Amino acid sequence: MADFDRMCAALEKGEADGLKSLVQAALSEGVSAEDILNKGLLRGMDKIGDDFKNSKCFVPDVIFAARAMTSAMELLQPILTEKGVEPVGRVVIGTVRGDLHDIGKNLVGMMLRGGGFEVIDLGADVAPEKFIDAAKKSGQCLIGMSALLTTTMPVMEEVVTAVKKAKLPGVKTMIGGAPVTQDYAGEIGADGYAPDAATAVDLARKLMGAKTGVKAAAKPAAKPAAKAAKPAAKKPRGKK
Ligand code: B12
Repeated sequence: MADFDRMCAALEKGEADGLKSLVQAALSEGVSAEDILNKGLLRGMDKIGDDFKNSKCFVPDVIFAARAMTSAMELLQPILTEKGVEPVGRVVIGTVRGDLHDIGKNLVGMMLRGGGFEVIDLGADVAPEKFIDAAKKSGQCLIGMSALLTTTMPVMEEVVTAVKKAKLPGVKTMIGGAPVTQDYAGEIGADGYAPDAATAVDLARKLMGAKTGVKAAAKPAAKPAAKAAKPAAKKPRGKK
C-alpha cells in the first residue's frame, strides 16, 4: 500500500532517490498520480514550508526538498500531462521577476498541458516585457503568472497594466501563488485567480471560452472549481 507518510518524510529530508522509489512503487501498485501529488508530495511541501516559517529548518533544507519534489514530479509528469483530445488554447506562463519559486508554476503548466492547452513556459524571474513579447508572438492567449513572495506580487500588476496598455486582442491574465488571493486579482485588474493547479485548468477554459471535453483524468480531485469564483478569505499558505 502507498505510504504517503514516508513520501512526506523523504521529501522533508530531501531524499530525492528515496522519494522517487516510493513514488514509483506507489504508481506500480496502481495509486493515482493525483493521490501521490496531493497526499504525499504537496503535504510534504506544506510541512517543509511550515518548518521553514518556524525556523525549524533553513534554506538549504528547502532547496533539497524542492529538488526532491522536482525529481518526483518528473515521474508524475507524463501521467498528469496525458494529452486531451484537441488543443483548447494557448497559455504563456511564468514566475514573475525577482521570484525563483517555480514548483507551483510547473505544476500548473503540467496540468494545463494535461487539460489540452499549449503551454509556453517562460521559466522563473520573468520580466514584464518578456510576458508581453511572448503574448504578442502567441496571438490570442492567456498569460499565467505565479508569485510566491509578497514582495514580487506587484510585478503581476505591472504585467496586467502593460497588457491593457498594449491593447493586445484576445489576451487575458490569470494569477496564482501562495500569497495571492481573488481579492488581489480584483485589485490589480487581472482576469482571474485560481488557488491550485486543478482550478487553474477550469479557470483557463472559462477565460479562453474553451470547450470542455478533454480528458478529465488529468485533473486531481482537489478543491472545487467554484472556489475560484468566490472572493477568497484566504490565509495564504506559509505567508508570514
Ligand atoms: C520551495 C520554497 C523555496 C525554494 C524554491 C525552489 C523552487 N524551485 O521553486 C527556495 C529554497 C529556492 C526558496 C527561496 C526563497 N524563499 Co521560499 N519557499 C518555498 C516553500 C517552502 C514551498 C513553495 C512551493 O513550492 N510550494 C508547493 C507548490 C506546489 O505550491 P504553490 O507554489 O503555492 O503553487 C500552487 C498554488 O499556489 C497555485 N499556483 C502557483 N502558481 C500559480 C500560477 C497561476 C497562474 C495559477 C492560476 C495558480 C498558481 O497552484 C499551485 C499548485 O496547486 C514556500 C512555503 C510555502 N508553503 O509556500 C517558501 C516561501 C514561499 N519562501 C519564502 C521566502 C522568504 C524565500 C526566500 C526569500 C528565502 C531567503 N531568505 O532567501 C527565498 C527567495 C528566493 C527568490 N528570489 O525567489 C517565504 C515567502 C514569504 C512571503 N510572504 O513573501 C515562504 C512562504 C516561506 C515562509 N513561510 O517564510 N523557497
